[in-house]
Amino acid sequence: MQNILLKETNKESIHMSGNKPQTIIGPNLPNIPWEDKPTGCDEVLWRYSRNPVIPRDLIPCSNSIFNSAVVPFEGKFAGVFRVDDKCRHMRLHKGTSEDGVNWRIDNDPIEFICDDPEIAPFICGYDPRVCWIEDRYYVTWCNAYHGYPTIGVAYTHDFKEFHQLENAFLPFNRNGVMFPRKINDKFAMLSRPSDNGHTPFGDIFYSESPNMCHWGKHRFAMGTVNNHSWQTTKIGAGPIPIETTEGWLLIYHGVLTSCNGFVYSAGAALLDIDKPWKVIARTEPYILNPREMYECVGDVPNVAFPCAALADAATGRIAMYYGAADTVVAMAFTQVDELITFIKANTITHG
Ligand code: BMA
Repeated sequence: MQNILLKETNKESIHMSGNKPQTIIGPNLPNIPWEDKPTGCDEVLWRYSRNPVIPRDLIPCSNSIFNSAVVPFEGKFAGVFRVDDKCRHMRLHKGTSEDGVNWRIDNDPIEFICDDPEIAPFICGYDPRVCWIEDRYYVTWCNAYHGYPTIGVAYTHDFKEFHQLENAFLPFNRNGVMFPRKINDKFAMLSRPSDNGHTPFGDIFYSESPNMCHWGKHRFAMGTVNNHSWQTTKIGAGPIPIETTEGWLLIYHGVLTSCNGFVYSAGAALLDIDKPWKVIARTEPYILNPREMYECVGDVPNVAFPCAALADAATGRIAMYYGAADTVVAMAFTQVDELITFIKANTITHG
C-alpha cells in the first residue's frame, strides 16, 4: 500500500533537486513504467512505443478493455478495468501487474459487497477511477442507478473485497474523480453533470463530503470553450489530480463535435490547491488527440480518454493510461515540470 509518510521524503527531494525543479508532492514511485521522449519529438506528452498495452481480447469474455484505472499497490500495480463483454455489457474487472504494462485481469467482474438492496443491483459500470486516500483505495465509476448514470463509489483495502458505498450524486452524472487527500478537511470530488444519453454538453464541478456519503458545496470549476476548439462540446476530469507545488495538476478530456461525430482529446489544467474549483491555467491546445490507428479505429473511433496516471515525485515522471477508440488501453508519458511549463505557456485567456 502507498505510504503517505513519503510526502516528507518528497519535500526533501524538492529542496535537493539541484537545477531541475521537482514539483510533485506525493510518493516516490521509482518503478512506474517509463520511456524517454523520442529524439525529435516536440510533443509535451509522448506515446508509449509498445501501444496499445492492453489488447481488446486479453480475457475470454472481453469485447474491449479501455478507460481503466491503475494505482501503485504493494510495490507493484493494481487496477480496475472497464471490460465490455461479448454481450456488450459494461463491467468492471480487477487486475494486477508487476510492471504496470503487462496485466493479468480477472476473467470475472468485481462483485461489490453491498448490504443495501436499494443500491446494490449492478446494472452496468464504466470509466472507473481509483484513488488512494488515507487508508484505502476508493473506486468511482459511472454507475447505473435505476438505469440512469450517476457516480458509483466503493472502497477496497486489498483489491480482493470491494465494498460499495452510496452513489455520490443524483443522476445524471459521469466522470467522478476524487482528489487524493482531503481538502479543507473534506473528501473532494470532481464530476460532470450529464444526461441519459451521449450528453452534448458538460462542465466540470467540484463537490465535497465530510463522510463519503453526503456530498455538497458544489462549485463550478471548468467549462467548455465555445470557439470551436477540441473542448467545445463537453469536458470531464481524467486521472486523479496530481498535487504539485504549482497547484493540482488535472489532465482532462475534451470533446469536439465534428461532422462525423464526437472527437475525444486530452488537455491539462492547474487548479488552486485549497480551492480546486479555481483554475490557475488551462491548455488552449490539446496535449493528446486521436491520431494513431488504435485511437482512430475501434468500436468508437477518434477517442483518447485518460483515466489514470502514475507519478514519481523523485524524478517528476508521469505515466498516463488512456482508453483508445473505446477498444484498448494505451499509455503516454510526460515530465511534470515540462507539462506545467506547457500549461502556463499555452493557457486559455478567453472562453
Ligand atoms: C463517453 C463514455 C466513455 C466513452 C466515450 C466515447 O460518454 O461512455 O466511456 O469513452 O463516451 O464513446
